[in-house]
Amino acid sequence: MAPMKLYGATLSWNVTRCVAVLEEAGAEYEIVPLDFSTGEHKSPEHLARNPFGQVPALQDGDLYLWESRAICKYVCRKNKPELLKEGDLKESALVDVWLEVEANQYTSALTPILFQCLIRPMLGGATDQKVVEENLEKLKKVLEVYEARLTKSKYLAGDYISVADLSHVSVTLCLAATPYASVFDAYPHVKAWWTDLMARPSAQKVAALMKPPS
Ligand code: GS8
Repeated sequence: MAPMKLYGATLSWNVTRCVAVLEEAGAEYEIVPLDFSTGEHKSPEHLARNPFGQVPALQDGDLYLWESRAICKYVCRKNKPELLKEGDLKESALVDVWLEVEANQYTSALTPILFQCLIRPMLGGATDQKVVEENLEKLKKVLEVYEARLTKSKYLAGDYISVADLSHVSVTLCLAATPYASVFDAYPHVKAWWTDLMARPSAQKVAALMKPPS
């Protein structure tokens, strides 16, 4: 069967969220970058893949999917179901909880910081420091919860790596590219968890893809 196609540029942390899971799952895939500057993501071809005209989109044969976390779960079900712990009611529920936490607590605090520190300057705008400070405070509160959790288990859902951990890789790599990379220093268990995650070949692959070519 033809490899799956992941549409979107690797500048997008929603695209590279999927790459972390595709790599960890050992899936066969290729990345098809889209050019935002020419509006390729709003073309009829791409709207047929993702009706919201966003990236990522995944094509597997005649199946088209969008929403990065739904794509990640599909890839796990297809190539490495252990990452979802679906055979176990309790463990799979905890994977779901921490995937929601990643989306609705961690990444929702982190995204405005990334937007202000990385995207706005790239578009020629200035960083709004007030937005950054407000969201840093939110992020620190989230990290307190992570620290407490990670004193009890090696990974977020339990003592097993899951899609919930992997879903943090791309946005956290972006955080590392801001002046706030040291925010983890106050949370030793979070720091150890991140160091462990970054040692995985899947995370290394994402890091290499996100580095702008020199
Ligand atoms: C968000 C996708 C998204 O915002 C997901 O896949 O998780 N909840 C979705 N994609 C942005 C790229 S930034 O990573 C995008 O495509 N923006 C262009 C647009 O909205 O026009």
